[in-house]
Amino acid sequence: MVKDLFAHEDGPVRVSGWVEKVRDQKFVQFVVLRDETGAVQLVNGGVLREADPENPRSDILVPRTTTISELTHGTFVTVTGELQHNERVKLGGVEIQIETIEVVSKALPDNPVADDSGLDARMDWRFLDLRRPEQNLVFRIQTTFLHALRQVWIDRGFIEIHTPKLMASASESRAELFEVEYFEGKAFLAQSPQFFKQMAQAAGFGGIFEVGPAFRADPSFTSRHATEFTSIDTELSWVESHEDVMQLHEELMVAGFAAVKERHGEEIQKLFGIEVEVPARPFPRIPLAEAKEIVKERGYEVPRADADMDPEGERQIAAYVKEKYGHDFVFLPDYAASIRPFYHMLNEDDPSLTKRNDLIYRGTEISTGAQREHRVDVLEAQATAKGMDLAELGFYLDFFRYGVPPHGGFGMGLARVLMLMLQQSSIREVTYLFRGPTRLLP
Ligand code: AMO
Repeated sequence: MVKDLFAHEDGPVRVSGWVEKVRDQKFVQFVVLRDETGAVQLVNGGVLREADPENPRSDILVPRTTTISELTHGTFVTVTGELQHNERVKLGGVEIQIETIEVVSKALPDNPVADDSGLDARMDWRFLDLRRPEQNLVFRIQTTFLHALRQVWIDRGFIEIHTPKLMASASESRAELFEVEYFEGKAFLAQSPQFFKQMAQAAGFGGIFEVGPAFRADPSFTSRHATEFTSIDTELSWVESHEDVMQLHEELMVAGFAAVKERHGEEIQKLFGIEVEVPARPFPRIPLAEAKEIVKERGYEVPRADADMDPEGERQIAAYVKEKYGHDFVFLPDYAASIRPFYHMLNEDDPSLTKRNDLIYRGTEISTGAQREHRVDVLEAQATAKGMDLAELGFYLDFFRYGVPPHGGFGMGLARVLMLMLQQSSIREVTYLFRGPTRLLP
């Protein structure tokens, strides 16, 4: 691999990769070759000679080859040659004097994406777009982040589950629900593993986690919404309140950010110009009502009829927290009962509030969590009050009829975390293949 060349002694080597650039000079040719680990300069300074087609005397050789001149951007080649360390070579201080060059897979000359291509063109040709080193890095970061989260879950003895994405009912709300034909009837695509992660509590699994797809028929074109996204979900038994959920959440975030910083910090600095910050614990917590007051004092009144925040409100409270505590994260616990799903538990001391906790990172909501209502009579009453169809929810309500521990958890959008961590303008930049109202390809 290219990354191994830098510490390799001078001598014969063999590398493969994509042609990034060809500089064709009169007596010397340079090729920049890239694989997924880096880029290296190849040189043909006359070792490779071929007959000059212009010259009738075919024994006169010219120190350049048409094979190299004709290499198109993106062509995949395998090269053998002599590795030489040379401080004057800007690209890592090494170069390879080409001995043989084999074209393994040719690229068409009309590269459909250029450096100045718009996001949509890049999405159309995502496999080419992903060849860019910063895009490659995004998915290495994603791997490291998820691995670190997994390590925390596994160390705590949590069980990984994979819940079905075809369901007989809505999992969050009737809005934003994809309906699909299902033999003689219909099914719905899971908006969240909510019901099934709670089922694991009734099943005696204790802590569980799932990283999987979630679907929302959301017609909006914002930078943070997709119709299919990867949801990071966890749920744990024996919680005393949503404070326990927030503590687990913090532990996971710190582990994920620390691992990313340690493994990729330098490269992120180089390619994105960003210093990854590992958040300090505890994250600030500002009850929602108080957060709205603070935002109002800053001159922004959330223009909503209900008690909820809006995106500008989230940005404002994040700006306040950054100024006051120097923190990029803030929990907004204690949502008003009027704006929560039926499965959240109410605050015993103030039933107008729920034991819900949203997490805001750099001004955008990245997760929703809560302690759940596990008392079936209360749950039924809350579902009825929200106009839910109890018959349709029968299978879910049954989970709570045979003994279930108090529990809570959260769900977090993976792409939102990456977008904000890397200060990207859209989740499209950090989603392998984005799905939106007008995008089903590739
Ligand atoms: P909620 O609906 O708030 O909560 O979703 C949780 C998190 O999922 C992400 N998210 C999205 N990401 C991209 N595109 C979308 N359309 C989209 N919708 C949601 C966000 C959001 O914060 N069952 C609860 C979670 C729980 O209580 O455990 C739920 O789904 O980052």
